[in-house]
Amino acid sequence: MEKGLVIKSTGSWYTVKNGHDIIKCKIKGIFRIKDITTTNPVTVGDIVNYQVLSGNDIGIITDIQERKNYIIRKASNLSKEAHLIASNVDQAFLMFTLTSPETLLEFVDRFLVTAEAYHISTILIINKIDLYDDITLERMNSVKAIYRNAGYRCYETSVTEKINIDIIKNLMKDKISVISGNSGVGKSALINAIDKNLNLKVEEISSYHKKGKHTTTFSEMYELKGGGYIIDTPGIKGFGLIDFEENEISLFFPEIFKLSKDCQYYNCSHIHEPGCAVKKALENGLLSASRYKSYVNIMDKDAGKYRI
Ligand SMILES: Nc1nc2c(ncn2[C@@H]2O[C@H](COP(=O)(O)OP(=O)(O)OP(=O)(O)O)[C@@H](O)[C@H]2O)c(=O)[nH]1
Ligand SMILES: [Mg+2]
Ligand SMILES: [Zn+2]
Repeated sequence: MEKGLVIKSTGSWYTVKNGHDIIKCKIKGIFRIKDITTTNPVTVGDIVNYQVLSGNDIGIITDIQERKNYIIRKASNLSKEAHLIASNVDQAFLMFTLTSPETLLEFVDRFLVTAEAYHISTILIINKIDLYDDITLERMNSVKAIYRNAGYRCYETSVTEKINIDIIKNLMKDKISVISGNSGVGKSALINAIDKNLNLKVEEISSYHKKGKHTTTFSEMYELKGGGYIIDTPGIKGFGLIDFEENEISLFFPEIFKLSKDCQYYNCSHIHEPGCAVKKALENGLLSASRYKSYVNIMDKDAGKYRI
């Protein structure tokens, strides 16, 4: 039995690194997380046991070691199957853009809820600021303020103009990070800018739809010249949450959770109760309206209207 780290996953093939050896593996058997069905049982970052059959150079993954953490999403709230984005990371970067393409803030909030639930600290990157006009720059500053007030690190960058790339490079140093976000926001371009030896495929976004083209199709972990590892992932459209309990959701909005200590009822849902400190903060402009809206939409499971 050999042990190694999954550094690439295509869905049917897994590349496992064991010291200097790189082995192509398949999986055998069924792997499940509690009662969640996943489209990909093994993900980049997993430590696995595998066997190489004699006379063969292909390995069979037989076992996954318990994950320190993982990021998981559903394609939408309606889908049954979940997808593991990565596991065993020190931190996550969520990259988004206010134009070309426009990332919806509810997408950002859904990612953050999941990352909080699994105790993965997340750094937000607002990219492509070189394209922003004055109005968009103003919006960028208010978005940055929303997330900084909620307790997150948030940086604006331009990969093409090399703005703030060194800040991100330093944050990645000596850590295992994953980067996620919509297609076309510049995830792979950022990694190329951080380590010039890596030559990841980057492609123009469609000029017609202003959407990314899903250039990165597989998740893969790269070693950074400056120290550390980064997992580049394919762009995602929606970030459906796996089934959290309703009363858990406010725990995953750090600023709402803080405010909730002053609510009249200990089990306040912050939606319709009297004496709610969260709603009071919202009315006084102390809580961001977009964060609260995301909270309400996530709580409103019955609507089933989530399509982001
Ligand atoms: N103007 C501008 N363009 C950028 C910036 N960063 C990346 N791009 C461009 O955006 C396009 C998409 O970049 P990618 O790195 O392929 O995007 P991605 O997030 O990896 O996309 P997927 O792999 O599809 O998920 C490319 O044409 C990049 O050159 C930026 O800061 N400013
Ligand atoms: Mg990419
Ligand atoms: Zn309340």
